[in-house]
Amino acid sequence: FRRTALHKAEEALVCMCEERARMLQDQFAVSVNHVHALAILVATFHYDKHPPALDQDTFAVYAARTSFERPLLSGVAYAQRVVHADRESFERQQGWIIKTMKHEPSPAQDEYAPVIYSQETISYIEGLDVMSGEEDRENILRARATGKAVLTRPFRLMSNHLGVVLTFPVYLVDLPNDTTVEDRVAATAGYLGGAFDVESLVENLLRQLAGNQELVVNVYDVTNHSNPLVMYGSEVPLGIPSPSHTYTLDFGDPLRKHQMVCRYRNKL
Ligand code: WA2
Repeated sequence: FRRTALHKAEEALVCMCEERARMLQDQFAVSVNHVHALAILVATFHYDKHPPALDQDTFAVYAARTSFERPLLSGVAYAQRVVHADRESFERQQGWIIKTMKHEPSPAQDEYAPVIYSQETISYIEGLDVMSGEEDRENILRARATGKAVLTRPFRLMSNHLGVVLTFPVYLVDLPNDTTVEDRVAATAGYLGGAFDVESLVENLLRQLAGNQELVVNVYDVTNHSNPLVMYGSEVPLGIPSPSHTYTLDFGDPLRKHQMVCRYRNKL
């Protein structure tokens, strides 16, 4: 009898873990797809129209009205690529000075990525050079070199919640798939991205599911297998002697590997 009960509990664990992993992966994927569409929106209305047919108000209204399409993102923003030689005229035209993510006037850099459009939910990012943040900067460089959507490792977002940042590059012209990295960088107009507020939005998602009370769910960035990084959940040491189920997640960035680990709150 004991063996069968244990077996059933383990089967239920696999089932509940799979349900959560699929749901998280699906909501992640639809959010990424919609940010992709926003990157195309900026390319179409900001860069293909002269003068641009987009401004902060229009972007903010559109981002707010379509936020239901991005259930795991706390907000989206667009940062323009500004090389140092263009900084003065950019600042004069905008009427404000580029600031670092620590809210200080930006020191001279080769280039900057100040946010010119943002969803109101993350309006605190307006005017900040997102290249001044280590994780954001790495993401920007990798996005524009590859032309693909990229994710940061988990870190404390400006909201102070644990999460990851998603970045899509926006180019001045359409680029063929075999474009070299140098040509991609030269054609870069800016970066459309958003914050996956994993800490609060995944919590919300999981709370709605049956069995939430008895289950402990953790998500890890296991890109570096010998150093798993907590992306969601409390830091419980892996491999405690209670049945657990591990599910590999695909968030669409081939450089990053993620796993969900589920176990029962109380030992069986
Ligand atoms: N957005 C929101 N909160 C953040 C953050 C961010 N980056 N970085 C740290 N906390 C405009 O890749 C371009 C958004 C960065 C995009």
